[in-house]
Amino acid sequence: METSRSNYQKRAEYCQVSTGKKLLRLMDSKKTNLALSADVTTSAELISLADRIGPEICLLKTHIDIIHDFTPALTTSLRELADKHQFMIFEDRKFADIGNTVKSQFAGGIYKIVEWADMVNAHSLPGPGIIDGLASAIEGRDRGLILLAEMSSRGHLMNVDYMHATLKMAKEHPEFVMGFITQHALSDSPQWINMTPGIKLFPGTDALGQQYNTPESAIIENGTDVIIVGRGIIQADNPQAEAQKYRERGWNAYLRCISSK
Ligand code: S5P
Repeated sequence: METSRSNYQKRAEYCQVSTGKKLLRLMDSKKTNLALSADVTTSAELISLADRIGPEICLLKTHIDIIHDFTPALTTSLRELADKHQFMIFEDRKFADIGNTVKSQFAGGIYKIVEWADMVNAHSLPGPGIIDGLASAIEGRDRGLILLAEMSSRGHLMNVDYMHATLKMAKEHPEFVMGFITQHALSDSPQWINMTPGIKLFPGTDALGQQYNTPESAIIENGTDVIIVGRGIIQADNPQAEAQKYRERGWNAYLRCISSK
């Protein structure tokens, strides 16, 4: 019987979203559960980070709307780097509106996110119409949705009932929802990919409400799968060496989980 602690390869068979299956198989073959949160503000910095850190990661997470010199050439370059280094792209857009509006936000505007991001995330707060709206924009492309179930920030309002309601919404859309942004695995089911931001090598906080846990507390204690790291890597003196440290910590934590099963 497979669970959320089974190995990624086996869990890929249970995930019903092709993008999610692809991510689990990539994590297994590349031996990394590290996602880089590439929170920089110029195209050149983003491309340089993706090229330097790309070999270490399964996912590049972007905030495309903080780039102040955005042109479509940027996302073309990111797709080329994703092929070169074998990572997937997650636009951290955190959609939070009615279905009809998020459909346009996903497919249109200047970013045309649906054309280049393998996956995006959305708040479950508006109800299931947000999932239907986003799904209606993908038009046959392989795309996955991640629901925000529990945030890392101090004082967030996502209590246990909210998390359960988010899981229920995911279960009603298993063909598009591939997992969650969460601090804890939401269920024992092998099909959902639980991704955790607010990760550093040591616990701590920042000045604006962010709370950090370690890779081990996320993966071993809280049962999550992907560690999302931003400033811990990008503000390091040697981001490449730092990414290798996070990769190793995340991967070893995963190996401990599957061997203790
Ligand atoms: O609960 C959350 C959800 C997200 S997606 N907490 C978060 O911090 N994030 C994102 O993860 C946040 O928007 C940022 O891009 C990243 C964390 O960055 P760091 O520099 O604190 O590691």
